[in-house]
Amino acid sequence: MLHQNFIAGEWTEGVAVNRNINPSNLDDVVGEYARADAAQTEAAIAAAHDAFPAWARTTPEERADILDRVGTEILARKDELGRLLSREEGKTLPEGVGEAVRAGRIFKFFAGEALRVAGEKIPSVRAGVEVEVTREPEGVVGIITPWNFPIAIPAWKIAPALAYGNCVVFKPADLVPGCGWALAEILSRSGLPAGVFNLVMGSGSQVGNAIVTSPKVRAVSFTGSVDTGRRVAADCVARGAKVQLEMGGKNPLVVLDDADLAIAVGAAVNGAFFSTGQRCTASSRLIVQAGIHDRFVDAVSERLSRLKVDDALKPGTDIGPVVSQDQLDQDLSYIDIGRKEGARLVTGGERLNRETPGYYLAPALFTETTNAMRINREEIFGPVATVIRVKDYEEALAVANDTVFGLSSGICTTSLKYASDFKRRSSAGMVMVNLPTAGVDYHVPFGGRKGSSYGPREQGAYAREFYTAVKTAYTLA
Ligand code: UN1
Repeated sequence: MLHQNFIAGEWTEGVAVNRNINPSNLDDVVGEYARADAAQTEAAIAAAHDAFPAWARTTPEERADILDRVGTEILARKDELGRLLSREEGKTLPEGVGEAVRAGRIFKFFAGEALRVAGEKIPSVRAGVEVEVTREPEGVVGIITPWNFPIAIPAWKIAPALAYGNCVVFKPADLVPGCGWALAEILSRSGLPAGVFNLVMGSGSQVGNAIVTSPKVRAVSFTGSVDTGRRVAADCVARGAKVQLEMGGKNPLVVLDDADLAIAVGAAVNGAFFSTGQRCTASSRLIVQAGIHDRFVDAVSERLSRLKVDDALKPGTDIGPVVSQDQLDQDLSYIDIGRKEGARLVTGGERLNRETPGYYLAPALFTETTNAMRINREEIFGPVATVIRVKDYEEALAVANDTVFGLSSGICTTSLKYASDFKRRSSAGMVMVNLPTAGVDYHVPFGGRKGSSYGPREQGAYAREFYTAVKTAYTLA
């Protein structure tokens, strides 16, 4: 069966076929998915544009009911969707199921939010005049998502877009179209009028470019690489469209001498290596105070040597494969760069063979690194972490903040003083204490500073900043 695009309420053939390959077993084809071109994308945008006036007039309750139904179905099918996710992306089955649950809960959360779009009534400075501040949907929203969270990120963009009355043109990552398609199929049966939600699978150069440059698309929400994000922003700003970007990270996890060692090791291993390290929130720089350094490195290496790297769907697997050959090449090239820069590879970094042909890589830990090294400046996006030794808290904080990124950061300490100070002075959008830098709640704002993010926050009630336009109305009564 060819999985088609969903345009103007119709399942539609593409211009090419994309074979979705399982990174745990390259002989396993997850499915065949249609690839659209720019003209088909424009048809989807036109359909969304035509559907918008009527959709914008629906009641919050109608929209809430639809989102609630979608959330209920995702939760009921969490095992099947989680399996599909792990099969196409390579994160372990518990991680895949966990992500499907998160997607379901996000739809439920925004079902409630649809009912909570309040305005304000403010006395004017002029006698007899009343001022009202209200929110309206933006119009057609373009949604472009990455391969590393194939269902949660689409959910946290599509659900608020629809909740606030926008129409959607959604492009999932070309590498993992399966979950995006499954979500679209659920949405296609949810009661949405034709054209309100459109799925357009395909390449960035065809589909992505058509979305970003169309004058009919009022707002674009993008999660992905820094380079692509910058281009998306430039195109959107040039034509005056709203844009929201979530891009890279080089997230620091500080471990102070007074940390609980077990908590610190748990946070580091989870934050740096779970989901194969393929999270923009990954704890990729471990900044460790001298007094605990050796004990911490020994404990992390020991834990890493016990982790099972294998087929994502196998029970007992801790770390699945890297997502693709390109990503594996990038990881291996950074491991080489780290060695040449003089860092010490204490464990991992080599390709592994398993029963099935897949992109297996042993989780790599570098020590004796400096924050100036490329492995500490550039996002690797794989199961590779570094340790930077520091003498005290002030040096740890300075190193943590010395990065062009600013998505998340963390500190492991038993000191309230240092924890509070770090929360205040960290230059990241999200700060964690005694927790991994990755793994966030779905009902609170998500986003970073500096080179990591651009535009209003995603998720939680804050999502309305991006998905609505504010109107100020004056009445002489
Ligand atoms: C998380 O850490 O729970 O691409 C979410 C990413 C982020 C999402 C991280 N946008 O890794």
